Amino acid sequence: MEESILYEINGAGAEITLNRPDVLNSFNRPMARRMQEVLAEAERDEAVRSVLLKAAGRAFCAGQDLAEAAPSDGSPPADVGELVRTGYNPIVRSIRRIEKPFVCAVGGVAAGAGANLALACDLVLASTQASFLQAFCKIGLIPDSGGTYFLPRLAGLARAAAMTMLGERISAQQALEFGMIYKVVEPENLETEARELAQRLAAQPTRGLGLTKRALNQSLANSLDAQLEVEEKLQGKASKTHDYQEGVAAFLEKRKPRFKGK
Ligand code: T3D
Repeated sequence: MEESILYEINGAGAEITLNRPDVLNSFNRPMARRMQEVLAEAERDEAVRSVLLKAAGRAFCAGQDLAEAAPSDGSPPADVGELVRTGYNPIVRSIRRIEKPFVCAVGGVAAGAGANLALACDLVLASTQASFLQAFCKIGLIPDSGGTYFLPRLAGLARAAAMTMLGERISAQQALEFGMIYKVVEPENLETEARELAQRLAAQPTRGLGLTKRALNQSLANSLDAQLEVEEKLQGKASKTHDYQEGVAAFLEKRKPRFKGK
């Protein structure tokens, strides 16, 4: 049987592919477990310095596999709170916690938890054919997988309310204009551009980028004073890395830096 999640190493980057295209890459339990495993592997492997999240087929991800959540064979419906706690929450926490840059390539519809997994990534590229859909309200659920956290912060409360209560599809261009994603590209360029970006990030000072991610995470809940303290502390750590020494030496010697991610 084809793996629902593919995990490949490409130079200093890891590539994760959602791979259930027949059901628009919607997540069932084994897929969520496998996703957690590959994220743990990407975190553990010091040679991995960026992660690219992409998907097979015409969609990015349609969220929860609704056939699993509400089986038609008469068996009792899944406990949705439990699906979220054991399936999606650990994935979203990992994406935000792992101190390596995550690039996400969205080539088609990203719905429900699928939309919010994309929004959890650091840099989201979407093709002109992509769309974002907070589908939860159409089936009587609330947005999960960080939707109620990311959307008001990225797009503002008014747009977050409209997206989550009306459940209208947002085009890639609208998502860009709302501040939800980094860039829109032509469909034929999506994978190449996303991979180039992930490879470029993998060649950067990984510890510095990781600490930047930690600071950005903390900024979402901090006052200016608290955040200045975070920056002071993390800058102390960044300045003790090999890559900081190398970056300054390369600048002074007028040569390209050779960062090791240490
Ligand atoms: O229990 C819980 O629900 C836990 C909560 C988890 C968080 C969530 O993610 S809740 C939100 C769940 N997702 C959705 O509600 C989205 C459902 N899908 C759709 O609304 C539409 O499929 C799309 C708008 C995403 C795409 O529409 P379209 O017209 O491009 O494709 P389609 O024809 O609807 O779907 C193609 C196939 O994928 C189809 O199968 P078939 O008929 O070819 O055999 C369809 O049933 C299947 N599919 C699409 N989404 C799901 C799915 N199968 C299972 N689960 C899905 N989420």
